[in-house]
Amino acid sequence: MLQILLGSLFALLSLCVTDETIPKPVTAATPPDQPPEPGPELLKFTPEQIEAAYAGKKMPEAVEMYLVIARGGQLDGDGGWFHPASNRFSWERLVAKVGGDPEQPLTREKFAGKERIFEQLDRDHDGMLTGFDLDWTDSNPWVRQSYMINRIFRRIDPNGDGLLTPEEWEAYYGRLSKDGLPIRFEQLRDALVPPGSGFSSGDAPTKEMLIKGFLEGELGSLKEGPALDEPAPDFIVKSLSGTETVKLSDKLGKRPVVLVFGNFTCGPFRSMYPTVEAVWNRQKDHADFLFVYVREAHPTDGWVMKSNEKVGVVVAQPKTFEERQKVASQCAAMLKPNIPFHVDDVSDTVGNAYSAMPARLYVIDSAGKVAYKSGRGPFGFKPEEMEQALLMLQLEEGAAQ
Ligand SMILES: [Ca+2]
Ligand SMILES: [Ca+2]
Repeated sequence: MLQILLGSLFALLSLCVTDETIPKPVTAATPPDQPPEPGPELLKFTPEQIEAAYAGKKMPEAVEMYLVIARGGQLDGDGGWFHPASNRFSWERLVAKVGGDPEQPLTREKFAGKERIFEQLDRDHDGMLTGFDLDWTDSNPWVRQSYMINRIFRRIDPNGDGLLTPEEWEAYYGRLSKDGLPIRFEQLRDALVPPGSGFSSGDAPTKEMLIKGFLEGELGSLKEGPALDEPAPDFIVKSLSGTETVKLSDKLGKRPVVLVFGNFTCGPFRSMYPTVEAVWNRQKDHADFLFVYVREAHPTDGWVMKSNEKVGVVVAQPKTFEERQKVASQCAAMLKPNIPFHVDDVSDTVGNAYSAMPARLYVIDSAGKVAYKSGRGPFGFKPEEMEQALLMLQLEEGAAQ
């Protein structure tokens, strides 16, 4: 009897201890009560537990990305939050405008717009428009080759400004052919596409770098930005000098507005920025362009890259607006933008509102709604896809001079 009594007392005491002094362990063995929010909370659970918690619910992009990182993925553009652009315009919509058949090419004669628009939409320059000309998805073979060429371009460009001069081109040839003899195919291949992972030596991230970069918004914003056809969130940003401000809503309503987001340490962004300038040159009479510099992707205190060091792009993540202005000035000195250049504040107000880190493109229509939203950079950053959307918007808004 006494034994039973003591036993019960002991059991009661252990219960008290368990309940009051030891916090409930948050381990992989304890699944979340509800789907964890994008952010540090995700780190408390296993990928399987997170997936189970989101079963039957829409998984936020940031959770999709975290799952890739947690499982050892390396941000190679496959999966996670890398989705195709959200685009109001499509081949089917373009054909429907002229009452054509989507199975048949659209000829110049049938096309209802100006020659300059036809020319830019005809991506493969065969004198006809087809679905292939407008397809920027990763399943398109030309788009895949384009990624490869960008990677090669960056290997040849010694100062990382996204422009290849004849001297730079020749110097690369000289480095390859040390003995002055003609180079063979496999020498060129091994120099441009080293066997192994897609990253250049010294560029691949560790899992810790990726998790830190994910939580700090360096890999991309944890927010998703406006959806297609939603009103573009208004914002006020300062110019590079900090002396002037621009309010987006003051620009809207007259003609389309193109928003360009980017940062200094993102190599693919730097290499594609001159293409953005080329688009601006062709379209500046038909749309307003606005550049906003956002959070650094590869600062020295984050996912640092050897390929940036090689071209002298070595900066820590700015902690104040003044520091951000300084890095933005270095970026502007290298890229020499003609597009009005602005700087987001250090809390990434605009960068989060548009899910703009590390680089992204938007086309806003004259009614202030999102007509095109590129995929997340760097993989979704496709200036010519943006230009085609802008041209098709011009066709529909009747502003096609
Ligand atoms: Ca064509
Ligand atoms: Ca160069």
